[in-house]
Amino acid sequence: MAGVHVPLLPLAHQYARTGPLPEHAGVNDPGTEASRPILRFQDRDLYFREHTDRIGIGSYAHKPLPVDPFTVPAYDDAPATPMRMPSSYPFTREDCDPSWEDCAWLMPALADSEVEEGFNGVFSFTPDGMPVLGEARSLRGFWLAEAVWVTHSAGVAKAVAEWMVDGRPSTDVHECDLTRFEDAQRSPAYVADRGTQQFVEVYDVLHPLQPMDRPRPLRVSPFYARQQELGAYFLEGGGWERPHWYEANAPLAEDVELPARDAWSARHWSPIAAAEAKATHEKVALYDMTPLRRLEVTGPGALAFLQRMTSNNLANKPGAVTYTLLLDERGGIRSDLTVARLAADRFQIGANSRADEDWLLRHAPDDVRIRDITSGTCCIGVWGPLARELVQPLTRDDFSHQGFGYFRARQSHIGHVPVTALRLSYVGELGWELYTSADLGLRLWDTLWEAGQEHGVIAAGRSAFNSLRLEKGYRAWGHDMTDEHNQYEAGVGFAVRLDKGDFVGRKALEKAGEVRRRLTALLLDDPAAVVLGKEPVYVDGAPAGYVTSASYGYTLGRCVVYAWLPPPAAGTAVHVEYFGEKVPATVADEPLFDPDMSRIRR
Ligand code: THG
Repeated sequence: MAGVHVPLLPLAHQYARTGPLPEHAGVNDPGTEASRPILRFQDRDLYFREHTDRIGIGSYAHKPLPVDPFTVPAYDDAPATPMRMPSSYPFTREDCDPSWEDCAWLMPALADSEVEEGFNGVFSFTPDGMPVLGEARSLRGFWLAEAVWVTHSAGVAKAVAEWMVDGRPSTDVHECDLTRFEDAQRSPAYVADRGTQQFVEVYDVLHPLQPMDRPRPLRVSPFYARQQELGAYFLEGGGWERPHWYEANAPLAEDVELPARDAWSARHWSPIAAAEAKATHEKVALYDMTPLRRLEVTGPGALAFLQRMTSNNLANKPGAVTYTLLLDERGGIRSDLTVARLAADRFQIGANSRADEDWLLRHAPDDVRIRDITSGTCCIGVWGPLARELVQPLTRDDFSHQGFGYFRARQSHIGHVPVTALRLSYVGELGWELYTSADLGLRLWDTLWEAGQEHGVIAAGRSAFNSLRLEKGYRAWGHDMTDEHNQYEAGVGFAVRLDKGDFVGRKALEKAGEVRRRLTALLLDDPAAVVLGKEPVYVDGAPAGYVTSASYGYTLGRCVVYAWLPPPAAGTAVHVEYFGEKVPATVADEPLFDPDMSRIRR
């Protein structure tokens, strides 16, 4: 209708209604449709609601019934089945029959009743099951609030109304943002595959790391063949195949002593991750950082534009890398970025979500060009105390601490491969992110791998990566902080220079008052205890916040947990709830690992 593409799949879903139930007579006045809450039978993919003295039954237990959106009739052509609605399709009784026993088991009164009428109602499934909200950038003033379900309804209405009126919702809705899908996640085939699977899984309890099972593999880095040879255990994110650990490292895990895990937290996990973390601290490891989003910002107006859009001071000579924040007008953290100034008017940005590019494009003047270069390029993180020994012989440039300082960038060569090297590390060890074009990626990997043999180089995965970054206290945007939080609360105030001149969000920060909650580091007291993320946290026995990220800290020998809590003092005892148990934890001082940065600045 408007030329705005919305990635969603219509699927029919059955809704049936019984006749009048003698057992339900008089429960509701004749004029009252429903007085009791909707009931969910999660294990059997069913829900129930009242229609005065009848019961309505909704089912996701039947096979997926996708609908070609181009066959949905116009309103006037829609048959009356039973109501005139283009989204109402004829009832297919055979899809409902198998659930009848389950209905009667839950509500015995239903056993003697019958389905009097029903329809297959068409509604929308997105590839990840969340709604699609926001203003189309290609058609300003055109707002979307699609694939909105009963469970989202009032919240979505509030968020979108605030967004339209105030420019921003008061709650973080980045998981619903219409810009969130990658190009590879917008094809009709992907939308159909994933939408269908969302229908199948809609009432399922999913493990936080459970990957999609198809279409896979979709996006792979140039190192994919090597990762397979090393026995990578792949999980999926943003369409990317991402190694979580490598079975080739199993021998290193033989002498690693770790407490046993419960079955749930042991899923998609291996003690090999501990060995990979250890090797990163003791030797050197290669991390595939290809999925890290990269934007290139160029043009005569690039510096002035990025100065206006972000919180830190970027007016440094080419070669500087700066950690900085994208704030909104209220001072909320839209993203955290690394900005490498590669030339006077050329910047490479390490970003988070697709919304970062969208936000920058919405604000960019004509003399600035912004391009997502992620897909055409790749990145290897070479990290560990032996990283310099590995890399230096491969280049004629000076990679010493004096010649190539911390948070510096340079164009160089590693063997035959031209690279952009950034000296920084999300895992808290000495080393570099090495970027090159996708065609040269495999050559880069092989060059580093071969040269690394004498140093005991390993490939390491995201499981170790996440553990190391939490021990180091590096925040992950979208998990640990969002636009609901400001820099003071999130503990990233060092990335804000209020004295650098005006920038988006500055006025709000000047007025930001007392900090009522803080992103807080916790250590679980019991070395064998593990939580996974999003669990509630209790202070003095009352719920006070929730877990944003968690991972076993293999160096510390405790599970590291970050949580939003009212500002507590270090040493405060709290509890994290895990499967109904209150797990004791203690507020810790940050950073938990290498506070004097001696491992990374050398
Ligand atoms: N690499 C690159 N870009 C990125 C990330 C990355 N952009 C997105 C995300 N990750 C940004 N997050 C961080 C978090 C911490 C650091 C870097 C990126 C970091 N911080 C140091 C510290 O806090 O001590 C240094 C900060 C400073 O000196 O200003 O290294 O992984 N390319």
